[in-house]
Amino acid sequence: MTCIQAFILDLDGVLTDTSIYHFQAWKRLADDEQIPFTRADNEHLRGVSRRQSLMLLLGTQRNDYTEAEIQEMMARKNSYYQELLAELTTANFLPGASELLQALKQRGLKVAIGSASKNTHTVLRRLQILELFDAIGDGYSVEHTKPAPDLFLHVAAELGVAPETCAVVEDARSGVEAALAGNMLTIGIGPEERVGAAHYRYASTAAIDLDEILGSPK
Ligand code: B16
Ligand code: MG
Repeated sequence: MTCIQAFILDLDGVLTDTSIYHFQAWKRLADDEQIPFTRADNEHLRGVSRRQSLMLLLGTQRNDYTEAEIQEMMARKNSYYQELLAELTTANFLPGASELLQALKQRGLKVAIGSASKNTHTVLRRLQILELFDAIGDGYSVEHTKPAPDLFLHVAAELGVAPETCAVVEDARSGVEAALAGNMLTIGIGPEERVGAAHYRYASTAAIDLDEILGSPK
């Protein structure tokens, strides 16, 4: 088995649960536009880029909008989201997230972020962990977002390690597909039907068992 040198962590859904804020912001936009949008619909937007999320929200109505209107709606949703991010504090770590970061550092592994979000730096700053990472890949890093492997491959290159020596922790189907396509050890967080394709799967970040994945530390 290849020796793992680095962990690339997804942000929303792995370290912090900003998906509630994404939902509230999309819901506000959907209400403005009188488009039905439920919490269940929001599940399909997990790990999906802002533009692709809007396309899913608009559904068959997407062709009724001009590019300028699409850009305006993306900007409006993001301003609603950023209003909510102003409330984010260190209390918004998902259970086990701080402990995971600490344990990875203690094992001497490189630790990086691989998030589809263009708000990654803001979120990391509000969680007071911006300085902790060896590399940060976000919604600006590559053209092709998850499920393409490009973001994780970009982060591996930034870290200076081979893709097959990286482990990725992801809560989204698109993210699991991206990590597998990048030939990385893939750890899914969530239910079987969402992240079952991953090499390892845990119900939550707190349940991740590094001894199972890496063996006991020496
Ligand atoms: P933004 P992740 C993803 O982050 C979210 O899961 C997804 O819901 C969101 O649409 C996407 O970031 C883009 O976010 O609008 O802030 O650029 O899970 O890849 O950390
Ligand atoms: Mg995620």
